[in-house]
Amino acid sequence: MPFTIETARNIFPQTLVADAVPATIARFNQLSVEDQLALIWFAYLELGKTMTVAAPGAASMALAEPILNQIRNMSFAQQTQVMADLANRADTPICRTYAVWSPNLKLAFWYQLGKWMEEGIVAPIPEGYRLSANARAVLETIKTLDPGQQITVLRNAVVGMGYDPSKLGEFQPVTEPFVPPTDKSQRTSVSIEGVTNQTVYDYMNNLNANDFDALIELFTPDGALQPPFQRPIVGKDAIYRFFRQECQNLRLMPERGVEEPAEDGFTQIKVTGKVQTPWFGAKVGMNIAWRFLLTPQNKIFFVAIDLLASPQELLNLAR
Ligand code: ECH
Ligand code: GLY
Ligand code: GLY
Ligand code: GLY
Repeated sequence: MPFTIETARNIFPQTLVADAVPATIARFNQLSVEDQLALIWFAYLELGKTMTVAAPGAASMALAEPILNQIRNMSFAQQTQVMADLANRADTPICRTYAVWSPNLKLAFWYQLGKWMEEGIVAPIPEGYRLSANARAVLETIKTLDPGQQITVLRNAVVGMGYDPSKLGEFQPVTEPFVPPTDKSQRTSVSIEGVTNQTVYDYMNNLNANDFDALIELFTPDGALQPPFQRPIVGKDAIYRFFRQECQNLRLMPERGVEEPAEDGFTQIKVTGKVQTPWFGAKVGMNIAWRFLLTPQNKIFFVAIDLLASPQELLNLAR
């Protein structure tokens, strides 16, 4: 039977992903909005002890600026209300604006609010705020996660805020400007123990170079890419948009892998290694697996990107 996207999702079923991330987000979503905001504040302070977040680029800040200035000029009570509305996914003008921002813009927005909270320009979490017992338990869980999982929980919490974009119908996402691909003379190449397949190398090297035009040509027209904890993104157009909107300046550092024939002349390849996000740079290496399914013509029919449960999983290449 030929592969479908659904059957492709099950290649290398022994891959252990960080289920703690969606489990923690689910518990977080059960908390009151006051607890949610205070918990993120405490988690963010905790994170700040060991790693610095890079300031967002000027271009991202410029896109968020009109709303940020609006908030800056509000009373503390109004500011607190805006933050609660965002956590509540309320239907307000600000929550609708936020809903269409790319993940990086949402993060840039909160980065600035966090700075202003520290500086006393935006309403702080009330002094002596006591988290509920459930919120304290969620915070304790977050503290036990590895750094890659901690930043993923924070990112997913931020991405989940604002009005629900699926209720907006058609919309044009607002995203930071596109950076041109790295000049050919400046590019780097990865080396992957146990892997010789050229498509896999081209995938890693083109993504590292922000060369999304070359990257997308590696996919079949009906191919799919599944980001961590998400449904597959299907079709070249949608994958290309995703690359341009959410995948700039990543650093992929694959280490090892395994290649083997699959049904119907397809090839399945699992690669493990580290990935850095521009927000944390070398401070956080996320433990990642790529599970590729290639057609007989060596095009990508499916690739899943998984956040792994533990560093030991980097050595698990079993099928
Ligand atoms: C404060 C209190 C009030 C509420 C809030 C606050 C602010 C919070 C802030 C949080 C900032 C968090 C940040 C998190 C960044 C996380 C980034 C991650 C990136 C992961 C990327 C991966 C990429 C994988 C991929 C690969 C591919 O091959 C294909 C593409 C792709 C405190 C004010 C809210 C400011 C900055 C986790 C894994 C490898 C799938 C993308
Ligand atoms: N500072 C990281 C970014 O804007 O993507
Ligand atoms: N994006 C994950 C959530 O907060 O629901
Ligand atoms: N999703 C890409 C990043 O946050 O760096």
